[in-house]
Amino acid sequence: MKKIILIAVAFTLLLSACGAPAAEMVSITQNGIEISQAWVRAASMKSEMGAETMPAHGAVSGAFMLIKNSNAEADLLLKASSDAAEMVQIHETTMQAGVMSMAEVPGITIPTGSAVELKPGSYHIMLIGLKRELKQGETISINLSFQNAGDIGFEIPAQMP
Ligand SMILES: [Cu+2]
Repeated sequence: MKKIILIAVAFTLLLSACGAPAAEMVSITQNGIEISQAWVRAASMKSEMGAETMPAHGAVSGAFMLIKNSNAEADLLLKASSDAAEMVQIHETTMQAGVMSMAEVPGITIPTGSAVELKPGSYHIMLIGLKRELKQGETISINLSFQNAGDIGFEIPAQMP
């Protein structure tokens, strides 16, 4: 039986309802996997230059978090999904010969007794083709699928980087 512990979700929603920045981050633990410090980059539906034309893939954003594994075995983050975007991929940003690029990866290993941080310039969850603007303080639903721990769904607040 899957056990879900949600901390600070109600507090975060309360804050965003008042228009204040969602300073409190969600922490969720399920089947030995803990997800904390989760946030998604606030994003406009316009391109960064304010132009009315959008790139072919639409507006994009990235989601970041700390994933901790307290199980006796390593786990693997296999898939991410969200109804806030047309497509969601697991990406890694790398620097090669001074050029920053990012690419989809088949998964992220979370070693036993350890944590992996998804952060700008490293691993991240890529949201491609946003269905709406992500304003600071708003939240979106995201679901992560792990090989051992199964599906973990939670709300993630939009923040300016
Ligand atoms: Cu990316």
